[in-house]
Amino acid sequence: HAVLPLIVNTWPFRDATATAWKTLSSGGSVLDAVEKGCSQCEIDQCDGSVGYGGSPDETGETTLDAMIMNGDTMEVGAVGDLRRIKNAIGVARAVMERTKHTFLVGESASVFAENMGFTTEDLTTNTSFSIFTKWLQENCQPNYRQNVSPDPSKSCGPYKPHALPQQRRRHQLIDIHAHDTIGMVVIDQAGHVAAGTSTNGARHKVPGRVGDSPIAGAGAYADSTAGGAAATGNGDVMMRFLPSYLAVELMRGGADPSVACKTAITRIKRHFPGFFGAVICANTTGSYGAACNKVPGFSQFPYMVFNQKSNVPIQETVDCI
Ligand code: SD4
Repeated sequence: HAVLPLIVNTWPFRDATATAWKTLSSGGSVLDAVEKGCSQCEIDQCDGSVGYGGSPDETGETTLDAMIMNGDTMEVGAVGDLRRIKNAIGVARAVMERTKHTFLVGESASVFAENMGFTTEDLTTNTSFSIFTKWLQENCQPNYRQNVSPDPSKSCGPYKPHALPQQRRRHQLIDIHAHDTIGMVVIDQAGHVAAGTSTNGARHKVPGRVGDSPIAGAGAYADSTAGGAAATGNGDVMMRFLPSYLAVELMRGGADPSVACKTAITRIKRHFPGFFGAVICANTTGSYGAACNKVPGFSQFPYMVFNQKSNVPIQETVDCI
């Protein structure tokens, strides 16, 4: 399937794929396509795990992580723990193009975004509020934070530092059924590569938690001399292995994209056999592939592909290893 231009993105986020394609075919750059494609998911609240109104943290707030990478210049823009701004990947691009920096976080990232003209608004919705209150009710039972029965009138927070037993530390924070970060790789006819991600991260995270998605080499990576990759899943674990960087480097060495993605997954699996995650990648000849780790409830990973041959967004599925 060596055909360019090519768009590959995680999960069956068809509208994001279509928007990226439209952007590219109306003269936009690969960066425009990644930005517009991922923002489509921020607007649509893809699966509740991209954009506003999803994955409330321990205090009930939704915060966003996003990044974008230019594979020609190796520039990156990223935001983590972004608050009150819906268009996280737009802010990431502003970081890349309007500052000398790579990664802005938290309240300061929101101030930067406001100064750049992005609208400030509450990211909480009825849905995210009810996810939060349900979790409070269920988890303020005797929990790992407290050895005593909690006062039911009190919430779980604020966070108290504590030594988590290793088993707890290894427990996945990402709910397999509420997890779908968009990660996208776009390669145009001339072989320019861009990649990006956008997510609201992990449900009930400790405030300040930033996942893999905005980290170059972890959430996504692009290098126009080799290809691009993006990851989704348990970012707390995955970011330790830079799976997107690894996949791109393996493709540079001549590995087939499916093999490169598999190797990136296998590397994590060796240490965390039960981790939940998937990687997509594509090389500059227009070949692409994906891989995922098989865990109970997750044996296949759906992703989207659009190229000149398909001419419509096609959903493909890979069997997890
Ligand atoms: C994170 N990787 O913040 C993201 C979440 C995700 O599918 O991809 N879920 O850890």
